Amino acid sequence: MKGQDMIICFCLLILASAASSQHIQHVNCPFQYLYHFGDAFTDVGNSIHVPSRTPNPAARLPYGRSSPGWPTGRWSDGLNDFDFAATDFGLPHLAPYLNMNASEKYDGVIFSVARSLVLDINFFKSRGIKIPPYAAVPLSAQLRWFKSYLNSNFPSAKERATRMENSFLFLGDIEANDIGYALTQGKSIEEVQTYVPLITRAQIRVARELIRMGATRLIIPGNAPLGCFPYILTALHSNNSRDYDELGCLKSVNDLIVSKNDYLQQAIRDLNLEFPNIILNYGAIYDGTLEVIRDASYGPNGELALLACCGTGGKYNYDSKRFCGSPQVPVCRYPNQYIFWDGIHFTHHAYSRIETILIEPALRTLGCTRSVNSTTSNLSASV
Ligand SMILES: *[C@@H]1O[C@H](CO)[C@@H](O)[C@H](O)[C@H]1NC(C)=O
Ligand SMILES: *[C@@H]1O[C@H](CO)[C@@H](O)[C@H](O)[C@H]1NC(C)=O
Ligand SMILES: *[C@@H]1O[C@H](CO)[C@@H](O)[C@H](O)[C@H]1NC(C)=O
Ligand SMILES: CC(=O)N[C@H]1CO[C@H](CO)[C@@H](O)[C@@H]1O
Repeated sequence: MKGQDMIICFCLLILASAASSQHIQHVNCPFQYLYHFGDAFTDVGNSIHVPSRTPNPAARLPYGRSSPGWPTGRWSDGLNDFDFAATDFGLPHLAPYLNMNASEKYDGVIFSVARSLVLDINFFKSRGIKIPPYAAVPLSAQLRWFKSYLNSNFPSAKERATRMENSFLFLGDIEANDIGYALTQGKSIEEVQTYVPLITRAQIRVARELIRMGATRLIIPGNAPLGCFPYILTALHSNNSRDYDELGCLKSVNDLIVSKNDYLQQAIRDLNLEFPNIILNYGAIYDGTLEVIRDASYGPNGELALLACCGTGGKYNYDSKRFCGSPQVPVCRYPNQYIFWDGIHFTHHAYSRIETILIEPALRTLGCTRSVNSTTSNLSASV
């Protein structure tokens, strides 16, 4: 091993142990169960159980390579976004809805499926936008799964109400695919802008229905800065340097996401007026992700910030026809130096960083307390 490699390994080891110690502390929250609707960022193994004639990349190595060392159906080299969040809430034992073990007790059930959308597939079909042949379970279908799960596990209305009251529900990130499929298939920013009210209304409809079913805590995290993602940067490549911001992200796409997130936040405020006794929050996944990308861009491996670790070709190490996991597609040596795993999803390391930024403030808002052995510290005082 060369001296430089050793230094890199050593630094990564320190980073890894710092990250894990943040996730070990014992946390007590005023809820006991987690439910998540979303896409690949939070899919803990559903997409590989959706029947499909096309092979699913996440079912094979190099997915899962860094942790636990074999594929788990997560679309990263290890864990993903919600694994870290759940651990931070002290509720780490999650099950993918499509692969639950009846003899196990879970802290949470995940309905998220990679490649899923908010809007129904016909919306895209009628506009000539193709949806991938596998996975893609729209939000409305994920909600039906949830109802079926509740009804079969909690036969009485009282049991269901108690369960809802003791749960924390997450609705998204999921809309990235509604926008991403359209943009990568040549739809203009102006056209996709017209989808925003429809996407937002559909999300709010689901949120309202969950609240009417008894949900008391609900978060709608909004959307990450898609204009920084290798698959978008590749598909919408421009020769005009003024189309890019100082990090190298596409301004027009990030402006679209910011205005979409603003629209969502207003809709969340309106829903809060309708249900003033519910904890209903927006989650700043946009800011958290941008912070991680910015830190990486100005760090020692800045040139890797917008590159896929697993991939090949082009300026961003991404080619949709030679996707991660295809024959002869290389994987980077140190995934922890990268933010993007396969050009569409994050690395284990990046998910951990983003989640820490998002969850720390949420823990306080939600009234969670952190205990260090026998002493319980007041989070708002200690963090
Ligand atoms: C289900 O869980 C039980 C108890 O943990 C375990 O013994 C069994 O092997 C599991 N079944 C499957 C299919 O994973
Ligand atoms: C950018 O420049 C290259 C090389 O000059 C050219 O082949 C390509 O078509 C240009 N792309 C756009 C979007 O203008
Ligand atoms: C924690 O501390 C804050 C500020 O000192 C206080 O307002 C709050 O009531 C405390 N919460 C608990 C659970 O002790
Ligand atoms: C004094 C004491 O109980 N220390 C324990 C605190 O918690 C850590 C992690 O669970 C243990 O390793 C210590 O032994």
